[in-house]
Amino acid sequence: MLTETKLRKLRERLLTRCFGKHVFFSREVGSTNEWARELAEKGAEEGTVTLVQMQTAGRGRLGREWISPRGGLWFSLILRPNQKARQAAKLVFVASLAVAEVLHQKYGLRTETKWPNDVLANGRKICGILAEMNTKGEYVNYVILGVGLNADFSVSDSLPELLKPDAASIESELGRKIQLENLLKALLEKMEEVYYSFLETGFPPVLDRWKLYAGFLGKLIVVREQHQSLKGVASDVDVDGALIMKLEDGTTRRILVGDVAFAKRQLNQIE
Ligand code: BT5
Repeated sequence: MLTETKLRKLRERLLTRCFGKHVFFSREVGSTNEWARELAEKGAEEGTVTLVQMQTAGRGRLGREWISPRGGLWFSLILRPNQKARQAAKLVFVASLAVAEVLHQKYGLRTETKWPNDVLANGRKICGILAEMNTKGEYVNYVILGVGLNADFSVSDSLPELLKPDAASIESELGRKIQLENLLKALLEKMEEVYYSFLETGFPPVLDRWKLYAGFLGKLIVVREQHQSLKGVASDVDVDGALIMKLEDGTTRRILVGDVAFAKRQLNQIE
C-alpha cells in the first residue's frame, strides 16, 4: 500500500524533470481530478500530482462513475502545455500509451489501447483515463490527466458484480501483489517521456506508437454516440485522434466522441 514514507523515497529515485516533483497524497478524497483542479486554480505547477489510496467519488467520462477501492493506483497530473485546446485534447493518448507500454514492459501483460481512453489487459479494462481541460480563449490554461489503474486488488473481491466480466487488475492477471510506488515511478517517467515527445515532435509519432497496441483496429465494433449506435469496422485513428469507421453500407464515418464495444458477430463482407 502507498504510504508517505514510500513516496518520500520514491521522490529521491524519480528520474523525471518535473512529473511527480510535487506529490499531494491522501488516504481518501472524492476525486483526484477534482483535487488537482483546485490546486491548478491556485497556480500549482506542471507535473504536480494528486494521489490517493481510495476515491469516494471517482469519475469517468460523461458523468459516469469510476469505482476506486483501496489498492488501486488513482492519481491525476497537472499539465500546462502551451497549446491550443484542439491539440491538448490528444493528451489522453499520451497517458494511455504510457500505461500500455509500462504494463507490458514491466509485467509482461498483454495490453491493448482501446479508443478513446481505455487500456485493456488480456481483453478486459484495466485502466481508464480522464482528461479535463481549462482554457483561456483558444489556448489551454491547464489540463488534468487522471489515471485510474486497477492494480493491487482482486477484481472478484473488490469490484461490483456488473463490472467483473469486463474488468482486469494487475493482481488478478499476475496472481500476486506488486510495489505500487515502483509502478507509479515507471508510469511518471514514461508519461513524461511521451509528453515531451508529443510537445517536441507532435502527435503523429505518439499516435504511431499508440497504434502498435490498438488491438481494436480492423475489428468489428459498435460505437455508442450520444443518440445512436453504429456498427462497423474500426479502420483507423486519424491525426486529430478521431476514430475512422467503415460501416456496413460501405460508407466511412469519422467519430470524435463515443464508446467502443466489440461486436459479437464478425462480418466478412466488410473489408
Ligand atoms: C474512464 O471513464 O474510463 C475514465 C476513468 C478515470 C478514472 C481516474 S481515477 C483518477 C482520476 N480521478 C477521477 O475522478 N477520475 C480519474 P469511462 O470511459 O467513462 O468509463 C467509465 C466506465 O468504466 C463505468 O461506467 C464502468 O462501466 C466502468 N468502470 C468503473 N470503474 C471501473 C474500474 N475500476 N475498472 C474497470 N471498469 C470500471
